Amino acid sequence: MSKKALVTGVTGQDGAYLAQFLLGKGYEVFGLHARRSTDTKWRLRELGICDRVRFIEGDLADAASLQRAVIKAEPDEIYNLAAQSFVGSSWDQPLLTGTVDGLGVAALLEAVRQFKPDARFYQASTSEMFGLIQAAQQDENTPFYPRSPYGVAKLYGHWITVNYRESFALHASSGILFNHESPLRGIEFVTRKVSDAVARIKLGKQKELRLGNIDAKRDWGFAGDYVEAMWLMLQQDKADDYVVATGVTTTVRDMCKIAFECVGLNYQDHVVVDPAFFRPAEVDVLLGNPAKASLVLGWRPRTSLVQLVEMMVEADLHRVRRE
Ligand code: NAP
Ligand code: F7E
Repeated sequence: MSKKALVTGVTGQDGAYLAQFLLGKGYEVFGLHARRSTDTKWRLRELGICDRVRFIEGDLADAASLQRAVIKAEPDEIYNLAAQSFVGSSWDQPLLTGTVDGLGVAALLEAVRQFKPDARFYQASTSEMFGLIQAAQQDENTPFYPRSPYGVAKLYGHWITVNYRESFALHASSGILFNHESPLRGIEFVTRKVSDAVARIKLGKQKELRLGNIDAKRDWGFAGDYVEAMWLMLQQDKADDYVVATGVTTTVRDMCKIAFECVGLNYQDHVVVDPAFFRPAEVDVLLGNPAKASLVLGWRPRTSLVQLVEMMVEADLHRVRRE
């Protein structure tokens, strides 16, 4: 019999790649789908897997819906990817972010504990928990210092996962993933904002690109590589926490340079720094150490930043031409 997985946030970037990955491994994939007035399944359609996912309506802010989803899917594995994931919005909607990204994790773990305690659980934790970094390169032992309501909420989600593992012997793992991007990245995140603008500027549909702090540094990888690490964590005998990163950090400025060079342009001719995009508190630099994931999981990133940016610019050129 095929294994069953329940993926929350299945319509998001990671949810779509993870669903594709699990279907490829023969899983029956249930996707928790929050009711929206607009179409949110475009990523699943782009990957050609929309009609292979079994949707269950539910919301991380509605504990009863999570219980129903766990009872209905009877999953062997649960991947909690659902979140208000945009750091910038978390200052505008701090309570929603706390409810979904923090308490929502506790609600889902409770549903697991009560109705499917033998299911293996993955929590989507984040490098944003390191925030004001306490070590030059961050690993599983680096102290946390979140810098946004998003980071604070995710820290609760992380610790409640650790706590349920230790309190109730749940097989609950937390992946501390550094930034990962793809052609399916939401347009509000900086890499996709840049790749979309590069395509529009190249095709004469836009002139300038307004950005915030282009001196910020991030450890960027490809989402398609990172979902495999999530799965590998749940295949281990023992649940644990892992940093997933490339071990390379790059400024937003240099990422722009790479993206504009993909189409033969100079970013300095188009990028305008606009204080409107600065954040109330910034995470200046992130650089992960994925040694534990490499040693224990045998996981390695396969895609360089240049390859990733080229892939994103290519996809956006294609989209803009089709418009
Ligand atoms: P994403 O593209 O923003 O996807 C988030 C998903 O969560 C969407 O499917 C969204 O559905 C769903 N969602 C939002 N609020 C919900 C709610 N109240 N109830 C149920 N579903 C809800 O994010 P992503 O980049 O795929 O990231 C996946 C997870 O990893 C998130 O938890 C994120 O915080 C975390 N993470 C991401 C990164 C990264 O660099 N991408 C790094 C570390 C951790 P709608 O589209 O319908 O709103
Ligand atoms: O910002 C700077 C911005 O919004 C990256 C989420 O997936 O990764 C993501 O969070 C950097 C920041 O991602 C603009 O200030 C400059 O320093 O692409 P981002 P993020 O905030 O790092 C982590 C790991 C997650 O967990 C989150 O869910 O780029 N930046 N100018 C800008 N950022 C945006 N969005 N827009 C700009 O115009």
